[in-house]
Amino acid sequence: MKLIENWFSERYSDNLQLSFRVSDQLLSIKTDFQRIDLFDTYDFGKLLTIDGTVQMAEKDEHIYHEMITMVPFYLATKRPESALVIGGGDGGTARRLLDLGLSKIVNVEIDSQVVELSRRFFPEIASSLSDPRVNLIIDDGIKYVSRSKEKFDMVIIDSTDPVGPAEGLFTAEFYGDVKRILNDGGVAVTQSGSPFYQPFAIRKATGAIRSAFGNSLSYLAFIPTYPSGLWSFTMNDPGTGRNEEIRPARYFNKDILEGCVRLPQFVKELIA
Ligand code: AG3
Repeated sequence: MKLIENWFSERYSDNLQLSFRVSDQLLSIKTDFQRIDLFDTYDFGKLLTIDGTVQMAEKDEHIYHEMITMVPFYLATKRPESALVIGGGDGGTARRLLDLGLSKIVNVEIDSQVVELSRRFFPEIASSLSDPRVNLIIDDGIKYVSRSKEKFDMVIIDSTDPVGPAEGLFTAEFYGDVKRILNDGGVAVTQSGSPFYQPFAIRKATGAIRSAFGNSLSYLAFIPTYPSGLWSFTMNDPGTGRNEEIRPARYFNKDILEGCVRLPQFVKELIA
């Protein structure tokens, strides 16, 4: 029997899932690290999933990528010029960093297959990885950071959820190394999950960052394809920021920069 309708569902809990009606399955592979699927959807364009969780959809990837780059960029006390990206093999984070005018980006992705499929299916996003200002390295980010002698103004952890392969990216040891390779006044940021469905993610990120930096700052964005839509990011608190005109993007603007750090009470209590 030929199925008339196909759906991809990401499960949030035993009792809830978000389903996308898909017009086509473009790819389904098992790599050394994870399972990767790529769908064409009706409402969100091409959709990339890893181990059954949504990573990137054409229609709203800009929100995630603007927020993981622009908030720490503008909050840094000194204008960042260099960045290390851990994960981010799709190129979306590097692309926004290039837009912000950074002159040196090292992007360390563990799974070469993510890069290859992104080059094939998301050429506009992945082309950032071929830019001469970007040095793409296929390696384990945790090992890379522990060995690196080079220093950066920003470190961005664009990882999957803190279960499985990415777990080690949410630890105090890892952020100890991150701090060591940050220039003075530098910023480190990670995606830290859905406060509603994954309260452990923002807690873990906050604990790890606080233990290395003695402070932390969480902020929120609305990302419709991620669990609950309410998504968190956590960084070290760089203090006063700097005086620079804020260039609006598509989601990000000056009001968002001011407002995204204002947290609902339940999120404040999660990370207290
Ligand atoms: N990385 C973070 C995606 C986390 C989504 N989690 C989930 N759907 N359960 C995104 C990679 C984009 N560069």
